[in-house]
Amino acid sequence: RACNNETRGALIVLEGLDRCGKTSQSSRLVSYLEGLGHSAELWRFPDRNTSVGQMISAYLLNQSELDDRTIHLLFSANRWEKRSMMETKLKAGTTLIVDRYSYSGVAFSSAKGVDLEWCKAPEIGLLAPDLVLYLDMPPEEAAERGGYGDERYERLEFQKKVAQCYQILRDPSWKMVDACQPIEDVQKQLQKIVLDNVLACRKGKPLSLLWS
Ligand code: Z5A
Repeated sequence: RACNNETRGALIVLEGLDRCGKTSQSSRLVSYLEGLGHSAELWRFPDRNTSVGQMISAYLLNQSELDDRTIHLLFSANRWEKRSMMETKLKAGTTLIVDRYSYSGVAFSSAKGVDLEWCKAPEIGLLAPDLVLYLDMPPEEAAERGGYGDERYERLEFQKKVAQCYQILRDPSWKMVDACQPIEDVQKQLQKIVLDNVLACRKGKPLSLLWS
C-alpha cells in the first residue's frame, strides 16, 4: 500500500441526525473503496471500546448522570485519544470513513444550551476532515425510521434543536445529500463525492487542523 504523504488516505466524516443512515452508508462506502483497491477503515465516534468511551456509553444509556460540560469534554477526549492513531493511518495511506465527529460534539452539546464557542474550543487541533458529508433529513422523518430506542438523545424535540445547531456549524464545503432517498441512491451520490476526494488526497492535499 501507499506509504508516504503524497499518497495519504482521506479523512471523511458523515454527520446528520439520529437514524439518517450514517452507519449504513459508512460501511457501504468502506466496501466500495476496498472494492476499488483502496485501503479504507470504518471508524465511529463515540468509540465505546475505550475506558472514556465506556463512560460515554453509560451516559447515553441513561445508566449514569453527568454535567453537560463534563460529558462534552469526555466526547472530545474520546476523539483526542484516537488522534495520533488517526494521523498514523492517514499517513500510511488508509482512508478513514468516520461515523460522527466534532460536529456532533458541538451540535449535541449546544442543543442543550451550552455556548457554541465553548463547545468548539476542546476540538481545536484535532485533524480536520477532508470532506464532511451531511445526510440531510427532516427530524420528523428520521424519527419514523425504525423508531427511537432508549438512548438519551432519541427524542424528536431534542433532534429538532440539534438540526438547528448543525445549520449554524455548516460551512460551504460540506456536501449535503438528501438522505430521504432510497439507500442505494444515497450511496451512489456519496460514492462519487468520496472517490473524488480520495483521489485528491492521494495527489498530496495536505492534512489540516480543525477550527484553528
Ligand atoms: N454524540 C454527542 O453528543 N457528542 C459527540 O461528540 C458524538 C456523539 C460523537 C451516539 O449515537 C450519540 O452520541 C448520538 C450523538 C451523540 N445521539 N443521538 N441521537 P450513535 O452514533 O451510537 O447512534 P446514531 O448516530 O444516532 O446512529 P443510528 O441511530 O444508528 O443512526 P444512523 O447511523 O444515522 O442510521 P442507520 O443505523 O444507518 O439507519 C437507521 C435505520 O434506518 C436502519 O433501520 C436503516 O436500515 C434505515 N435506513 C437507513 N438509510 C435508509 C434509507 N435511505 N431509506 C430507508 N431506511 C433507511
